[in-house]
Amino acid sequence: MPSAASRHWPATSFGATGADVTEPRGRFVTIEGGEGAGKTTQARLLVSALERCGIPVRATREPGGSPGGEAIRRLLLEGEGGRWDAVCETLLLLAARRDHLTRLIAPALAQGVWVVSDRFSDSTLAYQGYGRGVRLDRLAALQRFVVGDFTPDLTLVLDLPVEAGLARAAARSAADRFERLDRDFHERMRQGFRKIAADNAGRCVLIDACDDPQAVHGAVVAAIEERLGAKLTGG
Ligand code: Z5A
Repeated sequence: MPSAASRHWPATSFGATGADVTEPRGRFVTIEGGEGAGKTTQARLLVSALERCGIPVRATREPGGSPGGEAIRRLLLEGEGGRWDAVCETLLLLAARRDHLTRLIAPALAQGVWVVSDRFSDSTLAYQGYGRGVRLDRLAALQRFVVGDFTPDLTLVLDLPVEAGLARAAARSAADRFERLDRDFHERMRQGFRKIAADNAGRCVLIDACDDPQAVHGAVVAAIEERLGAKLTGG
């Protein structure tokens, strides 16, 4: 496996306008999973570990990240469960992603900065596709229009039984518009994430998120070292 510094990067284009990232290029790591899986906790621990090793890194999230993305996030997360139908919700998420990608992610990667994102495209497939029933082929076409051939270098899929995840999320704060959706929805979504990880084994690592945060962080670090060749442990 080549090191982060030595790997040679092809140009990556972003669909609609053909904007691109060319080398030198940082690594793009996404953290995915259902409610309460511990994505935010693990993103924070990973960013700290990268910083301790002197790797420049930017932490971000979806929906959100850029100012435009954050404005759309407020539209998506506030209000009644039925505020948006699944197609409106998908289009809002993709508009937010396009803004996030072109204004924050791509410029950072082009400067050699790593980007760690709490959610990205796989959440759309899991929530809007497997969860809310938007046709997967239509979602794939829309994603291609918005992000072109851009994909994360590594996706960490945190896996946890639905009840455990919802209990963690409930203990932390009042339910948002998504957390109020029914249990079957969350189970379809969990199985969707597991299928995405299996179908994209070269990009994704499925991580058991039931353990305590430091143990899960150990599995995250192991995945970064094995898949991206960065050395985060052992001095
Ligand atoms: N969404 C979508 O539908 N489609 C899309 O394409 C995208 C997003 C990009 C974003 O909400 C919502 O947008 C999301 C999907 C939808 N739905 N919801 N809800 P968000 O950003 O506000 O929330 P989230 O991404 O879903 O985060 P979360 O599930 O609420 O939490 P988390 O980041 O996975 O977990 P956490 O905040 O790190 O931890 C939750 C609690 O558990 C907290 O008290 C921790 O201290 C505790 N915790 C964390 N790890 C552990 C372990 N290992 N053991 C015990 N306790 C732990």
